[in-house]
Amino acid sequence: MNHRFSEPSSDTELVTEARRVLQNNLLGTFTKPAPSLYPHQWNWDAGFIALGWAPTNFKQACSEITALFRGQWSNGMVPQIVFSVKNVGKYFPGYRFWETQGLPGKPRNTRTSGLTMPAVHGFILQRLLEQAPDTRAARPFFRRMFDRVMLLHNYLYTLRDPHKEGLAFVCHPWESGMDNLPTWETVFETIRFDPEKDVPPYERMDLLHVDAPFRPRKESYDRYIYLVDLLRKSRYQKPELWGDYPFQVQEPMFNAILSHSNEAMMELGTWLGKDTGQLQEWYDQTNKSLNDKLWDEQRGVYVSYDLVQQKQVPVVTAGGILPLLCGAPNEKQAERLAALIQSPKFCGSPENPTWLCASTALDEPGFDPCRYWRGPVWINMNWMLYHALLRYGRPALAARLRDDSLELVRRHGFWEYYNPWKKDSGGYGSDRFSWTAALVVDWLRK
Ligand code: 2M8
Repeated sequence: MNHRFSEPSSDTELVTEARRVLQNNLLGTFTKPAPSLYPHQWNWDAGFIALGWAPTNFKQACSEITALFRGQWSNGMVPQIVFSVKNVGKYFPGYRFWETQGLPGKPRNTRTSGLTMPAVHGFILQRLLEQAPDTRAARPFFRRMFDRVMLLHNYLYTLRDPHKEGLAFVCHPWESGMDNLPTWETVFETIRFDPEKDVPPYERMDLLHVDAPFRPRKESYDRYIYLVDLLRKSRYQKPELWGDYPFQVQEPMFNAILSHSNEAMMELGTWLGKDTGQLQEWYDQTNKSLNDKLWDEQRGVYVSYDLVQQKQVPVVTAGGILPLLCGAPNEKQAERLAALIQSPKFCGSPENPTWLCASTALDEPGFDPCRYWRGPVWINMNWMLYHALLRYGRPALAARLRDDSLELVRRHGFWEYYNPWKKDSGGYGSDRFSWTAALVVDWLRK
């Protein structure tokens, strides 16, 4: 699957190549994540992709966000996928499978899935504002989006936070963005269902584009589809649905992103002359609960909490380090997190070293270096970890994450994910992947 593209030697060439990837994936108002594997608009992808457009085409950067929020439901939910009407690429589950058409609260003129994704939009908007060529002209855009993002956060803190703890739960692995983490397997072990009887018939499309060992296994897909079926049968999001719904997990990265977006929105709100009291409350409560509920003192990392089983899920992932992004850890916790990234759990050994940062710790039983989210390095994770480490005054470690990312792209091209082992280094999933290209642009912008 790997090819070495004609090795761009300088940063300028790398950026030119990255811009070409974005340009080729552009579908009018938005940019698809990948040429054929993902032919529609994805939620958090849109945020990272906007950063790739911002330095040279600010209008397109704003268009990415506007197009995504056209799919926002009246309860505030911003969907995981906004389906493209024009481009009928082969993707499963397609629009019809979700059965969201005609649902009250779903905007009539858009086609969306029924799940959401990590709320990156607040901090993406803040980064866009920093790059706006004319902040006065862009003000109406930011004003509009501020209100939309407030609605989204309100949705997460009401319908997804049953105990009012400041921690939103994901109701499907796809909502976390890290669909195939071993964490979800541990949760699924507690869910009883019969794959023969309880999973509707379906046909995967991802395997037309990517070899099976690099994508989720059939058992995982059966579980994804089982949950979608439960959700669509309940017509989504009805508050009473959650009572006996089996998958409700408070995941650290999902909540760290939300929290970081709260603080970014406070800055944006102040600039816009808005009241930011609610954002401050959410921010404080989420950071407190991240520490009270998701910190695993024994492992020195944040872990998920299964709301149904009422217990932590002790699986070590890169997402468990990400609360550094929102300032939740104290200095002692930060020291342990920084030590964890540099330990054999993520770095391997001097004889068998890795590129930082594996998505799942190398010694987890579910670790797999090439299967997506089970171990590979992802450029969006590294980009967030980079900013998180800078925040905590670790510039050398942050630079290592950035340099490893750029080196992987230089050697292999703009892949969706990369094998963390240096000895087997290579790119997997989809080539010419948009957020990989966009974040290279963001890292290398002057
Ligand atoms: C992957 O997820 C989609 C489902 O949402 C899929 O596998 O079909 C994930 O990596 C997700 O984080 C990402 O947003 C999406 C599009 O890049 O692909």
